[in-house]
Amino acid sequence: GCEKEENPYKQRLLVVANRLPVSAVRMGDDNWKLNISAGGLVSSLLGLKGFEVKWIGWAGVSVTDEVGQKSLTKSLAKERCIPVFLDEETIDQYYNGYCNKILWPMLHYLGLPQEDRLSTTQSTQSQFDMYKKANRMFADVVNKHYQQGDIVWCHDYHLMFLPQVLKEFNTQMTVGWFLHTPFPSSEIHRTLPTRSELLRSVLAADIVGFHTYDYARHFVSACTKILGLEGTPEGVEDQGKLTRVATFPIGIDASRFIRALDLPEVQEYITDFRERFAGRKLILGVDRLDMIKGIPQKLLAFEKFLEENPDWCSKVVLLQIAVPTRTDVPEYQKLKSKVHEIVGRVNGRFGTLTSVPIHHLDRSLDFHALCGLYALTDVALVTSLRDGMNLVSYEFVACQALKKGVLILSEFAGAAQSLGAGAILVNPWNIPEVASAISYALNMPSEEREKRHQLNFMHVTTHTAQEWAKMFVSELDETVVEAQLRATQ
Ligand code: ADQ
Repeated sequence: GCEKEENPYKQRLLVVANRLPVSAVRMGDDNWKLNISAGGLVSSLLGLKGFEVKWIGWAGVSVTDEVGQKSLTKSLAKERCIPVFLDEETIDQYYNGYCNKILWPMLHYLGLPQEDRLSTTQSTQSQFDMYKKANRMFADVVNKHYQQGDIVWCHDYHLMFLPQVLKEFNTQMTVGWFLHTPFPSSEIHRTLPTRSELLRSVLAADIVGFHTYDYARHFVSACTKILGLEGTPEGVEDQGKLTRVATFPIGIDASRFIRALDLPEVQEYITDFRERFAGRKLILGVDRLDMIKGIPQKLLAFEKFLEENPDWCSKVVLLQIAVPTRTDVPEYQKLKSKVHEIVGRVNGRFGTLTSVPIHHLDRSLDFHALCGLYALTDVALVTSLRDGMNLVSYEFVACQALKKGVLILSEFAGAAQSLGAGAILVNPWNIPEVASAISYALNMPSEEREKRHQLNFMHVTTHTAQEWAKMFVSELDETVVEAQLRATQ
């Protein structure tokens, strides 16, 4: 709706991310339907007092005509969103190409077809050029809307070039960059032909943030080993100029989940699911269908568990909700077939006329259904091979106040650093280990479950998304003030 004039004394925060928190669908020449996503970043910034937030990013559609661009810009303005227009070719080369085929696997220690990474390959070279070009398009939009005193917060691996381009435009601009994925060992980053350019650009930011101390440490080593710069406890120093490097573990809007449990819609789902899974323990997996989530490994571990514990076959169900993503990338299509193959095999082996042990859905669930499932689950199974943080584990914990179910969590998820005391940590590559963890979790006495849940619940409800955003922005502010003081001394 129409917003009142903002308080002019509020500081503006320009949040720049590849995707806006809104997806646009064209209904007519100048008619747009906006689907607003309530998750993650959006709720983290809701509690940010004293700031006026504006979003800059891609709205998920290619719009090449002027009428369309103008009308979409106008519609988005009501949601405080400013669009960056990327055409199909840019999306293909920058997003599907360089971001998802090169950077994403590298950041998660995943192997990739060797020719895809060779700098001499025509396609990789042009993908990288397009990556830089796309980053400049984001920068142009930021520059156009930037007012003195604004804070610019850049997000994720899609925008590693942005800090540098922004600072070239205006050295006084306050710029932060946060990485949502892991930052791998410098030995992995080192193999990228574009390793130095990417590091130098990120270092142009005033502050660079990561989920965990390990990621921050890997980044600093990459800068010292590859660029020959000096790492200090504060960050990275280049000829007297300090780029602050720090950790800001993200969280969730826990109260949104806790409140949702009392809603009649969610209660209805709970009643419904309770009937559907009556007499069986429920193990839950919720993931984007992505290589990093270790879904095949999870299914194999469950198969092993059934093999070793035939008595459980009719008393347990694994519900795996895997929402497809990046369906244009061939590796993701292959992953989907692989997952379907294992599900088919396990159900063929261990199913009966009336029941199957794995329910697998290729889809996303709406928020209410998801909360209902989290609340009813006995064991949540997170087997990421690598994961920046993993918020599914946080969401599960937030919804378990009554049930006090068990979280089995991969030690390779950032969340293992924060929920490690309450969860059962596993190496997802060790299938027998995960199988025993399932058995241990299903048989865990209630006192132990309660104790473990309490530890996790305490963490999830205090280290929230709102706290995360507040910490990042205030630390960024402080860093800049300190730098100004140093400069005037
Ligand atoms: P993701 O890889 O997307 O995020 P995650 O942190 O688990 O991983 O967040 C996924 C979100 O999508 C959750 O809010 C979850 O509820 C939702 N979701 C996933 N599958 C769903 C399904 N089938 N149906 C409905 N909802 C579903 C990236 C990094 C993470 C990091 C976050 C935040 O890869 O490591 O934790 O960013 O920084």
